[in-house]
Amino acid sequence: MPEKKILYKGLIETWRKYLPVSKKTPVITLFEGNTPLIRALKLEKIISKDIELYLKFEGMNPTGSFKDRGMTLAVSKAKEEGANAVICASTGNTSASAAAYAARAGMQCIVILPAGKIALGKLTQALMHGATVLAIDGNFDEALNIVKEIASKYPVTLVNSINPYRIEGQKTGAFEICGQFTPDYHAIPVGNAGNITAYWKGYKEFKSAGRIKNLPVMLGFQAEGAAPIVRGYPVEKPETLATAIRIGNPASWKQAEAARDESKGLIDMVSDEEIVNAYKLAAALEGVYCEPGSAASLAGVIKLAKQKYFSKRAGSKKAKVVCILTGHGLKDPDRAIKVSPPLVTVIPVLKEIMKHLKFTGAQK
Ligand code: AN7
Repeated sequence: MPEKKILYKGLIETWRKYLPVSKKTPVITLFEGNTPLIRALKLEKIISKDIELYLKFEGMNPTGSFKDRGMTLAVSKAKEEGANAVICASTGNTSASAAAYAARAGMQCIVILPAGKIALGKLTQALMHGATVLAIDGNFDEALNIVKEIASKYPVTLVNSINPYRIEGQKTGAFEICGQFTPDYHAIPVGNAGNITAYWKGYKEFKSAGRIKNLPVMLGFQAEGAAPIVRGYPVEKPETLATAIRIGNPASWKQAEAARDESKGLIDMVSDEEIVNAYKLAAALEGVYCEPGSAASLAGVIKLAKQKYFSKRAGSKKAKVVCILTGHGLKDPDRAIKVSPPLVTVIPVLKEIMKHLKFTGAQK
């Protein structure tokens, strides 16, 4: 007899008890969540002998980023409340996710983007899912102010992470990790600061429910040119090649500081060079292809390890460090091409081809 199949039913069904849903809530799902937590032994070797490193690959969500966790709930609740349209500002992933879930719910999706600063893959998603997409000659922070104003004046539901249902959905990432073990350190990129807020809420709720004993130390990382929380003031013209986190005035700034302070953690910044280095390492050494903004978490762990931040006391176990890799590398093909060696074209003759292959084995 084959084993009875237990089908994964998506986040809302899996974590219903911890989420603000009722029997009346129409569940709009693409079976998001349940993403892999991957031990990164090769990275450990080059980063630190004092840690066990795990990559939570959120790029494996249906639209290729963690935003789907929040969006399944935000769109389901919007539908329950009778909305016909949702709106968001976005550096790309929120719009891709909102557009997909709105399509599934049969709702209009309106997207306002900073012109020229959206990774190509993300833009194609919003367009293909049929969103109404407008670019502004301005940055994400300006786009967010505009959509907030539209949502306050017109019957359309805002689905940026200031929508509390987004945070509720995203906290389930913490639940999944705790299903395997409780991390000592939780490293995460910080843009608008919704995700660090959500994970911290998730960990705290699991502790209150008696499902874990300890809370991780929260380590948030911004890009150097877009690091308002680290610097202590809004950045008017944020700049980084990690366009996902090109944000100068995060909406959940205070909540991110609370997560940092309550967990005795830190929010630090990493340079674009450090981000690209981590982005390439994860792909080349571990087979995990995340987008540049996602690699800020890994870049941060590498930076802290160099400063001996994780050095263990004699006799104690290695610290378990989880890096959230928030989005898939395929989102931003332009960056991948830019950081890779140019493609060599040769004539289709074996001898010519063999000259170019770094082939080490002897001929058979
Ligand atoms: C891959 O899509 O803000 O700190 O508008 O796409 O919760 O904002 C995306 C953010 C990290 C930062 N990694 O998360 C948007 C948007 C990736 C992201 C972040 C984003 P938050």
